[in-house]
Order: sequence, then structure tokens, then C-alpha cells
Amino acid sequence: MVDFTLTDEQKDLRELAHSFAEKEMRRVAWEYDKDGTWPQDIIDMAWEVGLMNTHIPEAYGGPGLDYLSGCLIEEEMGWGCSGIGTTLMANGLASAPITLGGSEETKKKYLGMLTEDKKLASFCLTEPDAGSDVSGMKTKAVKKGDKYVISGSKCFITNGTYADYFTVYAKTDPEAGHRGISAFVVDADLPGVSVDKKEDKMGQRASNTATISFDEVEIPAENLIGEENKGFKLAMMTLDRTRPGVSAMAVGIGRAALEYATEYSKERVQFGVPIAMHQAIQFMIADMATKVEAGRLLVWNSAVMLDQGVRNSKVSSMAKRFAADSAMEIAVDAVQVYGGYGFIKEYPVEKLMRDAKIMQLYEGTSQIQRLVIAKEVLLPRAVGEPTPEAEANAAKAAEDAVLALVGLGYGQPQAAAAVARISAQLGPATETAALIRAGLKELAR
Ligand code: COS
Repeated sequence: MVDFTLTDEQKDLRELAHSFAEKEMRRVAWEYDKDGTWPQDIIDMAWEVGLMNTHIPEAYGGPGLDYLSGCLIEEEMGWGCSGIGTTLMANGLASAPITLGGSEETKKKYLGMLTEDKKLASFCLTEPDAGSDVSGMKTKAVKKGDKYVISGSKCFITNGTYADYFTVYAKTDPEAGHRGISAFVVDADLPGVSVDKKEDKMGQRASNTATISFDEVEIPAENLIGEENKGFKLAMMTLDRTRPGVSAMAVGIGRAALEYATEYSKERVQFGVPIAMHQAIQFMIADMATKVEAGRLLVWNSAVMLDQGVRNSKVSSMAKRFAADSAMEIAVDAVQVYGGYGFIKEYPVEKLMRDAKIMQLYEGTSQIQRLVIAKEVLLPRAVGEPTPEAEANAAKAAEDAVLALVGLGYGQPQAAAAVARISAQLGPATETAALIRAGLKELAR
């Protein structure tokens, strides 16, 4: 059975995020958009109430929320102001490669940094000549003794001017294409790191977008994230995990545009009746509402797959493609419902139309999403290794099983040995976790 019911905790979180978006973000959204004001006050408040860094595991000071909960929050952020929302959510993108591939020390230091204080981090993948074509990057990292020396330039970096550290992708084997890229953590205050340019953007103007240059920046070798030359996969795995959230933000923009257009259509009178009485408007509203609903279902599906430890590349890209394109279409239609007033800055939907455009561009253009979807449909990739989430899930289930056996009177070493034997005999980690949990339920009866 497919059950779309949220848990009480998820409903509370959504309520908290909605009220924050309504009271704090919308209050300043149009004003901050006008001058491209950096929303430090909103960052401080969001950090205090726990709306940032939601995926950082409890072991490193975060709440370790599931992906679906993260999407519920991101939809509300997109509804409130996607420019400020992008600022608040960028730590999630920057920290994901560390959570996925970082050593214990790296996780403690750099994930802990974000949960202990109001710090920011940025994800540095794109370069002036390497956007969609990640493998074409020129930034290099050369190993020299116990250090790497990084040189190159990264552009379109969200929160770049204010970040305390960067997760940076660089070529460690320039001849090896995508198999020669590695990921690193680089502190922002190191000699050779400079913020070159703050972009003056069409939309999401309250978010900061900068170019960051690395001029022979020396970092300790232990700041390599995961294995050398495995950075491309880490970047793709990161995007699989962050695209559902970005898509949720696009759903939020679409929902906001739909709500404004609906309200306005009931107030605006033409030909003697509110324009909502005209089928021309009704059909637009019907299509807008359908796109919001369908986008949300794809977003939830892509997030739940991750929560179940299943690789979600195809559905993640479907969610991003559909929700982003829909946000743009809905915002354009909302301007149409407002007529000439929609084109005027005094009315709310003009900003939404500008904001929506970036959803079709960042974290992979709509065309890149189609490439990923087509590849997954035409040449389905083997499911492969269990996802890191599935492994963590299995480890937790095994831990619970050992505790339950100890509770039943077995000695700790025997319990641990029995659980290890069962785990080794069972299949992939997800199944192991599910079976152990089912066994535990049986025991509890
Ligand atoms: N998870 C794990 N591994 C993945 C993966 C995923 N989601 N997607 C690809 N890979 C692996 C493949 O298995 C393959 O591995 P091998 O080296 O073992 O063969 C490797 O990565 C290359 O994959 P593929 O051949 O599919 O890559 P392509 O070069 O054809 O396509 C695209 C890569 C274009 C999809 C990629 O470069 C991309 O997503 N570009 C957009 C980047 C982006 O979103 N930029 C926005 C900036 S971030 S804000």
C-alpha cells in the first residue's frame, strides 16, 4: 500500500517551516530582492530554530532528519522566498559530500563546525568553462608530501562570499576524465583563496553568488574527501541527494504563484465578473494546481527512495526536471492572470517569475536532467552497492538486534557474533536491516 500520510513529527516540522516562511521570510523577501540584501538576520533565526543543517547526523550535532522531512522544509522555504531559501539550504549541498565520503575526523571537524555555530559552507563544482560538463574542469590539485596544492577558479558559488569553508572538486589526474577528479575541504581563510566577484542576478537576488579563486592553496592531505579520483561519483551522489530538496523549493515557488493568482482572480473584475469566472482563467489555474501536485509527488517519491536506501538518480532528475519547468510555467501563467499588473514590481508575481528561472539552471539544467533520465531509461544502471544510507540503516538495525538479544539475557559477545553471522548470510544492506527489524518485532510479541 502506498501511504502519503506524514508522521506527527513531519507535520510539526512543516508547520514550523511554514510559519517561519510566512512571518520571517515573506516580511523581507521583496525588499531584500530589490537591493540584493544579504539575509544574515534570517540565517541567524533559521539556525536558532533548527531549520538549517537538517541532514547532518546526530553524531555531529545535527538532527539527522530523513530526506522527506528535508523536502517538506524546502517547499516552505521556496514558498516564503526561494532566494533566502537557497541561502539557508546551501550548507546541505556543501556538507553532503562530507557526510557521504568524509573520514570520521573530517566529519567531526567540518560537519560539527556547521552545527556548533552559525557557519556557512559552499559547494564548488562549476567553473567558467565547465558547467554541465563536469569532467571538463580545469582546477588542479597536486599532491606534495602531506599536502595538496589547489589552483583554479570556481564560479556561480552560492554563499561564496560568506562561506567558512568550501567543498572543492579538482583534477588529481588530468588525463583521466571523470575518473581523475577528487573532492577536498578547503578553509576559506587560507592564503591564496579569494572571492573575485559577486554576481548581479536576475532572480533570487537575496542569495549570494560568487566566483572563488584558488591560487596555489595548500591544504592538508587529510582534507581529501573519500578516495583520490573518486570525486566525480561523489558529486553525482551528492546531486542525487540534493535535487529532491531543490525540486521541493521549485514546488514552493509554484505553489506561491498559484495562490497569488487564485486570490487575484477572485478580486479582479472584468466584463462584469471576477476573472475567476472566465474559463480562460479557470483552465490556467487548473493546470497550475495540477503541476504543483504532480511535482510534489515526484519530489516525495525521490526523497522516500533515499530514505529507503534505494538509488534514486532517475526519479531525482525527474523531480528536478518537472518541478523546475513547472515552477517557471506556473510563474509565467501567474503573471498572465495578473495581466499588465503582473509586469509591475509592486505586485508579487514578477519576482516569482524571475526566481523560478534559476530552478531550471542550477544543480543541473533541465536538459541535463533529461540526459540523466534518458540514460537511466535506455541503459539502466545496475543497482550496484547499497547506498551509504542503507549501510547506516543496516548498522543501526544490527546494533538494535544486539541490544535486544542482550535484553533477552544473552551475553554481549554471543549476541554480537550471532548478529554478525546473520548479517553476513543475508543479502544487501537494506534487506538485512528490514529482516533484522522484522525479527525484532517478532521477538517483541
Ligand atoms: N551515482 C553514482 N555514480 C554515478 C552517478 C550517480 N548518480 N551518475 C554517474 N555515475 C558514475 C557512472 O557509473 C560512471 O562510473 P564509471 O566511471 O565507473 O563508469 C561515471 O559516474 C560517469 O557517468 P556517466 O557516463 O553517466 O557520466 P556522463 O559524463 O555521461 O554524464 C552528467 C554526466 C552530464 C550527467 C554530469 O556531468 C552532470 O550531472 N552534469 C551536471 C552537473 C551539474 O548539475 N552542475 C550544477 C552545478 S552543482 S550546483
